[in-house]
Amino acid sequence: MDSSSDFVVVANRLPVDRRVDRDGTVSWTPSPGGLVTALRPVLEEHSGAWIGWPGTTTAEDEEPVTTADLPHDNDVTLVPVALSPEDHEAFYEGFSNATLWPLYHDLIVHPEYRPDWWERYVTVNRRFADAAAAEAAEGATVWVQDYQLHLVPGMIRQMRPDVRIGFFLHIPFPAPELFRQLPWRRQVLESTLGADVIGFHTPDSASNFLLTLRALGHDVTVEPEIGDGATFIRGARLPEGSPAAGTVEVDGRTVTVGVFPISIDSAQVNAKANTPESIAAAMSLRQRLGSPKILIAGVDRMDYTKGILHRLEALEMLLDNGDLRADDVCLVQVATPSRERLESYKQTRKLAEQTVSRINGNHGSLGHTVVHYTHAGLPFDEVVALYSAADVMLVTALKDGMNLVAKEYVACHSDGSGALVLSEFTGAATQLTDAYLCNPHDRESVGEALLDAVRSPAVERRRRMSAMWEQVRTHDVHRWAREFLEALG
Ligand code: ADQ
Repeated sequence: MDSSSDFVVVANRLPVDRRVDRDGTVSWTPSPGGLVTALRPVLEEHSGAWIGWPGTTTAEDEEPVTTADLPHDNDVTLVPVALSPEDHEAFYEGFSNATLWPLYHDLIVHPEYRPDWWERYVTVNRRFADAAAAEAAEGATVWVQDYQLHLVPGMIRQMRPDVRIGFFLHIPFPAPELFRQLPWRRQVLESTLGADVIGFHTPDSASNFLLTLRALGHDVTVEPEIGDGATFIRGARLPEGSPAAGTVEVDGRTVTVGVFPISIDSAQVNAKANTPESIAAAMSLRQRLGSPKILIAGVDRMDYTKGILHRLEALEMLLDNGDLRADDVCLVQVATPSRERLESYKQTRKLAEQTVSRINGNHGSLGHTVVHYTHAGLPFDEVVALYSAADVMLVTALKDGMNLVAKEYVACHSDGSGALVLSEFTGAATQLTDAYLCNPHDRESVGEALLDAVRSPAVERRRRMSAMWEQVRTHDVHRWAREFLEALG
């Protein structure tokens, strides 16, 4: 066995992007997401490895991508796991994103339960687990990320009882009565319990997980001092009486379940927003938009969970009833293309685009567009300029594990400017309690929060934003990684 890494991250995607030049030459560039930034120090310190799919499928007659093809980094070994087009369709688009994703986001659309997808999910999880077991050194720490890889902890445990295994779920864990719909619920839970530490963003998710285990007959011990949970849940507000932390006894092992709210590299985002280039870009953006009195922004993946339609309808209501004047406002909505082959995503995009068009048709005028919409991912510099320029940020997700957009916006307003309208159904709402909170399922509630954000006295807005920046500044992604890994020992 070629086991060489003391710290192994297993995630659906490798932190690389594939580029094809005009002459057809393929190259790979690092893609620095939050997770990579947070884990880099640990990966470097421990001669780490990152196992994941490189982002392009490999047909049967093609050579799979190898470590040698990928960006070379002395401190981190990138280990690619190949997916065929069929794997991608059944494991990724199917079981991960058309079964688990909608089930875990409270059935905003109906999950599909298909045995062929499940079988492929098992096969592909096995491939990731095999790669991790081969890469991990004796006694290594292996950290498995997210819902695409639920079965990996148990599979690694069977092959390598010597390693410490962590599992972190980046999306919400649903209520027991929803999770119990899943035909393969026992297999998913039992294999997840192969981990030593299982982490969630919110007390709600951890509580749902513990209650589900209990409902299915597991021996669950809940932290006795719930009132004392504040130290355990690290900044997240704990609903009275919920078992947000606990332990589960499995085959003589103790599995710890806890709350670890993810965050951003707060200092880095804040520094970026305060560079002269970024300040100039924000000013120029406002001017290009016609220097509106109120600039509102939305930045999301085009996903039905994000409530893009709901925020558009709330804005439309305020324009229709005269609470906001079209000449005064401008909304910039940037939506990254996502999972575009799935019907529910096509439908989400269509409804959002129809609504943008209707608002502009009814309320725009020659020379003034009310909603500027683009279906594209922007470079992060441009996202930061948009955050800085925006007077109000609209985050109206119907359900969201955390929502990093809300935290990024706050990090761009450390001077106390701006206002955040935030859905109660995001993990971020458990921490950013000074936002203008709203219920995105209730158009009136979103409208009220938006009007509050616009109309409250400047001193009140500043108080709220400063309190939120203090929260984001002191709870960054480094702290998230450190606390999870400390719990894992
Ligand atoms: P996502 O659902 O992808 O993540 P989120 O946490 O908001 O959601 O992160 C999105 C990231 O993509 C942000 O860093 C944002 O800047 C960027 N982004 C979004 N739209 C963009 C655009 N149009 N152009 C450029 N960049 C854009 C999942 C869970 C979340 C959880 C994270 C991390 O669904 O709930 O917060 O993982 O755990």
